[in-house]
Amino acid sequence: MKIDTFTVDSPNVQYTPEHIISRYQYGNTKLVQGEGGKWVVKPWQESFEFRTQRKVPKLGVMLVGWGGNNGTTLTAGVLANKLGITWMTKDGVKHPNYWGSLTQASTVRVANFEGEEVHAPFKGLLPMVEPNDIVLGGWDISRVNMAEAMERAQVLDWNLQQQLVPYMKDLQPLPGVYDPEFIAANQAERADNCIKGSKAEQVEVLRGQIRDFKKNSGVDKVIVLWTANTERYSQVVEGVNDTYENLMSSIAKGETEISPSSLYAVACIEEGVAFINGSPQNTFVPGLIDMAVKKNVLIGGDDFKSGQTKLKSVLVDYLVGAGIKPVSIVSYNHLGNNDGCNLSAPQTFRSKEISKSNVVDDMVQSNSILYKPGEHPDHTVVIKYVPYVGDSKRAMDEYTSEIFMGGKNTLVIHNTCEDSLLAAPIILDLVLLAELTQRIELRRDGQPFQGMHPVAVLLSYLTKAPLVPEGTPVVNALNKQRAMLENVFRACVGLGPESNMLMECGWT
Ligand code: NAI
Ligand code: DG6
Repeated sequence: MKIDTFTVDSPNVQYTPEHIISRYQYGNTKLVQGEGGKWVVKPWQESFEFRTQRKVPKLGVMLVGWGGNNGTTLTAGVLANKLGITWMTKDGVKHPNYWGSLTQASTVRVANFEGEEVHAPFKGLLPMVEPNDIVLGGWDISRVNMAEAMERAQVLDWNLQQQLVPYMKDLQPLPGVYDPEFIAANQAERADNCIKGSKAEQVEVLRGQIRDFKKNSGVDKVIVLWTANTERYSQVVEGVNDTYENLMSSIAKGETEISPSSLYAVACIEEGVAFINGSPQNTFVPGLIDMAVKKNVLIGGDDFKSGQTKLKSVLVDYLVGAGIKPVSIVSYNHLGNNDGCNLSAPQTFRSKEISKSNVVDDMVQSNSILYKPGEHPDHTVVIKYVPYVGDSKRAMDEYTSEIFMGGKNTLVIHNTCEDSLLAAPIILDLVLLAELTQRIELRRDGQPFQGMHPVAVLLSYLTKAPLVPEGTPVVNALNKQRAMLENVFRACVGLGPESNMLMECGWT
């Protein structure tokens, strides 16, 4: 059974015209060493108050790399949904949807009604921006308009593309910051729409572009998301990009190790605009994190978690959680889109290799029965560029595990899927969830309300290498990440975490 919206009737929850206010008892455990060094687990509780602004802003989203496969696919998808465009394929008429988006196409259990589980849309938990209302814009170092860029991407059915051309041909990406040092040399011929000047001047241009976009589109709030080419890692150098102050003085001096993605992020933070990184590079060097924290502007990342890694972070969690020991994980990818072309250079591949390789660490570390300290499965990641397959990425994974009494268990998975059709709904979720978390405040007993930490850990479900605040563990296991998000939003409306104990049903 499904309901669309609901309110919570509880003495701990108050709906005012401006806010939803919820008093919430958070409970967890701490570990102490008792007499004779024995471990003792102590449950504890703390009172919080959550306050969520109910008014949803008109949201503008600026994509860096707007003219790429993800950028054009998202733009076309939002327009098709908004305009109700249907299209003909050899399999029949297709209707637009937002499948693949956690917020738009998944549900949460809210209650049991007359013995039946009742679910509501995830987006029904708290007031969220409607994707069809988002105003999209952004930058691309390639000059082509969005209709031509959509055709270049070769992702969407032709009949749909034809219908969208009138709506996309006049959408023109803004010139962007290009530095050939940071992406593959094979991208150079695309770079015909670039901002000139020193690094400091480029940041000023970016800031002006954000302000103009906000003014001209009439939106209340802007969020910027990087879906441009994967860059190589920047070197983190003491005195150059290790603190906010050093980063700013390095930009002023034109230091070469400051990447374009870091320049966009700096411009955003200066403008008080959230910045999300959908690629694997270390845009968020320590100086940038320092800046975001000092200026209290949301940052989130890194690297969209779309297909292979999502499955990996479920499968390895299942295996390790079931007491089975994965010992070798080999992941091959081949793809033929521009992302694949850019990743064919060793330095950019290395960024992707890092983010794809660290995604099972927390699961492995959680089980000291299976793994000795420091022990880790062999984990190899291969990516090859095969132009013919275009955006239709092939991901092949072999998982070998040790099982009962010396046995071995090998799982082989072959996944074929248009990469951008997986990534576009994730981009949507990232901006919708980032926007919502900016409207949530919380406080401990007797303290003033404050916003969430600017390093947006709640976006972890959507990223391969979650950026977390100092002192917060990195969680990769997908179901834990989803539970965190869902339970925090439930807390905002005064609902406890989903326990799955079903004690109200017949078994007790
Ligand atoms: P793409 O190559 O089609 O698009 C990237 C666009 O960025 C291009 O149009 C390029 O001209 C533009 N660009 C490059 N540097 C720029 C800059 N400094 N400023 C402005 N524009 C710039 O790539 P695609 O497939 O759209 O992927 C985008 C990014 O998302 C890649 O880094 C990829 O690794 C990452 N990603 C993609 C996933 C997917 O499933 N599609 C999943 C995880 C990450
Ligand atoms: C090659 O793997 C291209 C990459 O950009 C990936 O398609 C992307 O990172 C998605 O990776 P995953 O592991 O989330 O499917």
